[in-house]
Amino acid sequence: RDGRGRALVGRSFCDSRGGAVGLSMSKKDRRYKLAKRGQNEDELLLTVAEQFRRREGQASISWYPGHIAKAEKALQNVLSRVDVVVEVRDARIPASTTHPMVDAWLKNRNCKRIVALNKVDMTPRSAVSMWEAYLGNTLKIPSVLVNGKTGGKGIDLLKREILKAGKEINDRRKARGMMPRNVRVAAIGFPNVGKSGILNRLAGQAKVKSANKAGVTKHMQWVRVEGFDLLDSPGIIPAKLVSQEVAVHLAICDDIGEASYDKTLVAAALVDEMRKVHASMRSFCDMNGFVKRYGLGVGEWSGEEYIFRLAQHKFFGLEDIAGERILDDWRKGRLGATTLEPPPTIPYHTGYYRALGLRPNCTSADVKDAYRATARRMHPDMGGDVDQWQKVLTAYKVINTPEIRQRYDAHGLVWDLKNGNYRVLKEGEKIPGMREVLDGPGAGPRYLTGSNAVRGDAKVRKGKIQLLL
Ligand SMILES: Nc1nc2c(ncn2[C@@H]2O[C@H](COP(=O)(O)OP(=O)(O)OP(=O)(O)O)[C@@H](O)[C@H]2O)c(=O)[nH]1
Ligand SMILES: [Mg+2]
Repeated sequence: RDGRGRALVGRSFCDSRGGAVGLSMSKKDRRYKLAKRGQNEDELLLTVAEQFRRREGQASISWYPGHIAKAEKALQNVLSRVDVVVEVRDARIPASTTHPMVDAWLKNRNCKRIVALNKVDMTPRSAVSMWEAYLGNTLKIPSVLVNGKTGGKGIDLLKREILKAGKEINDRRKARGMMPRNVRVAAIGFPNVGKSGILNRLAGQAKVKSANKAGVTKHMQWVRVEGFDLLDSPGIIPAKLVSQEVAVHLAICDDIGEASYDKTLVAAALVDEMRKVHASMRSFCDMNGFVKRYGLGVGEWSGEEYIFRLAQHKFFGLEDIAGERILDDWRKGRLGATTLEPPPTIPYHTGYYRALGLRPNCTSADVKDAYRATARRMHPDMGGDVDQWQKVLTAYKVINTPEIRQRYDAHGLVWDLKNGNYRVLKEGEKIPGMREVLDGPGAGPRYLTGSNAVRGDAKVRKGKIQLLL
């Protein structure tokens, strides 16, 4: 506040006289506030865009608590004594919660690695199944889909895998005349992904502290229960290699400390990200969630503009409250199931055959017949949907061209980093790995473009959010 008590920061939380306004503001007060500002909606939108731009300029996510560097070192030492590593990832952002050093840490170690895709209750089934297939078929890493909150099938499966590993170890020990021992299991992963929750589920009781905040577990902690020695570890994030997109995704999912970012900007980024994913992978997120929850759809608006409109529609013109509410609702799954990141490949994809009603072992004559039959049903001239027909055309092109079909059969589809959609691998092209997905040309801050979009400018600006480590 300045010397006369007027608010200088956080203006949108204050009325024109500097007094705090709450959600109890009546409609009349709201009209009064708008009139007092003396602006119509379009002018207001530009003012808000200006505010966003200023905040973007100042925003940089910086979160790397001291205990993480220490934990990383301690973890590397302890991993040599562990039999099973459960690498917990957030199923809403499985790429961003992949620690790039885990491969190196586990190399030449005699321990079993299982990826637990956690929080599957908040993600669409098809998206996590694609990740499961990618991990299992392309990377050859077994994975389980887990709900660390309520337990269930995933936890049982995880338990079975762990016990199997334990039995193998004890059989080997027995053969060497040694006494059997408990299987040692470590849960590792990014902060707040649900490591402690999963350990508690495995233990069958709340043995370690688990709460909805990044950085709850600060020290290694062994827990001994019947049949297992469980190690709970603090969340780790890499000290290098984190792209800006990763930082924002972690902020969206509440996987880094809340004080390190501007919630309204992150909420705007979330809306933009959802729109981006929805455009290419419809099943990955449900844009109707916004209409159902707030009575206002996102449509073609950028994240910033949507927050502005939503604030006008429901939150008395208070963009910060609208942003906070969007983030909060999304994190609790009230805006529908979402996965923000597609896997780099879909191996053994047979969707193009299915689009033409074919089987993967069909002949080229079958393909032509099926195409003609599909055209009679689905061509736009026969009343078919244009988008659906486009898919049929793509499928036909792929299956009817022997070289492309061969690549499709061998590798399935790969995620095109540049255009944000799946396609068949090109001649001589390499399959993208997780690194390319995280740091590649398609990654990066494409979302903080709202203020440009508000002004009808299609130029994509460089985002300003950085993870300073
Ligand atoms: N909806 C949902 N929430 C989950 C799930 N698993 C864990 N959570 C919640 O996620 C939050 C974080 O869980 P923790 O187990 O503390 O996470 P952590 O990885 O140990 O976190 P740090 O110790 O801070 O690194 C808690 O509020 C859990 O209730 C899940 O499968 N679904
Ligand atoms: Mg924990």
